[in-house]
Amino acid sequence: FLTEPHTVAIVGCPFSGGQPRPGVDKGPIHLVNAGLVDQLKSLGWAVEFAGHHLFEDISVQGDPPVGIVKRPRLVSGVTSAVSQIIGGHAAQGRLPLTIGGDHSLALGTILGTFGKYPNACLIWIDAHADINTATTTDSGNLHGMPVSLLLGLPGNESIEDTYFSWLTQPGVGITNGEHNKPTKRPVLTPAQLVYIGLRDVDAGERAILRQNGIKAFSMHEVDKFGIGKVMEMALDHVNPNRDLPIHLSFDVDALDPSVAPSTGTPVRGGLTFREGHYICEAIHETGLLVGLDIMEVNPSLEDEGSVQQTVKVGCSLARAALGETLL
Ligand code: 6HN
Ligand code: MN
Ligand code: MN
Ligand code: MN
Repeated sequence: FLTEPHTVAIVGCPFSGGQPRPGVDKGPIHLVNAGLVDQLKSLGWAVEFAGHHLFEDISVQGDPPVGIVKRPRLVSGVTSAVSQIIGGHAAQGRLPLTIGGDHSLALGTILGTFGKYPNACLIWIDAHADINTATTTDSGNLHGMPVSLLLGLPGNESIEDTYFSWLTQPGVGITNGEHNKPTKRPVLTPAQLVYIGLRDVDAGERAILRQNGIKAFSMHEVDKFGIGKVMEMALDHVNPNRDLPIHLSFDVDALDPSVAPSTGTPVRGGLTFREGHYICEAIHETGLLVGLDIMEVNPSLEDEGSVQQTVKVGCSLARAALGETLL
């Protein structure tokens, strides 16, 4: 799907507004300073990186919570800008690599790629399902909610029409008896989505996954079947003929905290270093990757050694997804 020569556009998003812990906005700066641009060049990619997006023009005068949902205006403003940036790269046949920043950014990255590739699939690697709605969320943090908004699930009425009405795809309307009027549809359907790595799913999120028949491979399935089989089953579910574009959204907290300690919501019992990299390598092998997110690296958390370790892992996941091999 990409134009020749294969070009990756690194989109640095120093943004932390989807969650409360400062520092995750420094993640992209650390990843680039660790040499990400040159590393991807040495894999044979043309690399475009024009500095981080500071979103300075998005000024929100007071951003009181809606119910308990925090900073809806800021998150909406930044992620809609991100969707335009990602959409532009996708339209030009480049591979957008978004480095975060918190996972609410996926609101923008996924609309960006799915705007160009509406039949793509989304592979979400995370300890969490990030599928709370404004109704089910206990934290009010939007980084725990992007998937529900992308799916257009019920429960987001309090924020959807006011702040996230841009989060739609053009579509053909349901006949209302008179005529087919053009309308909007959600960015994603449940069948286009699969999760790997889950182990901290809220009760309301479990109900949503069940009710919508969303496929998820938790750490239990990774233990039971091994990551090789899990990747095969995940791709069989969302991409049975291996012909659809793939967006990979990788939250580094999917990895075990011993592998990626510097992240805002670590959960023990995660993916090993190799399991995380295997996922990226298997996606690269499909030749179908059109969008990649590396999210939730927070260089303000834990000691200097842990920060360096986490930043290095973020870079090596990106390299694995872009074709770095072991032999
Ligand atoms: N992430 N389920 C929790 C919440 O606040 O809704 C945690 C979300 C974590 C989000 O790691 O991207
Ligand atoms: Mn090609
Ligand atoms: Mn997470
Ligand atoms: Mn996440």
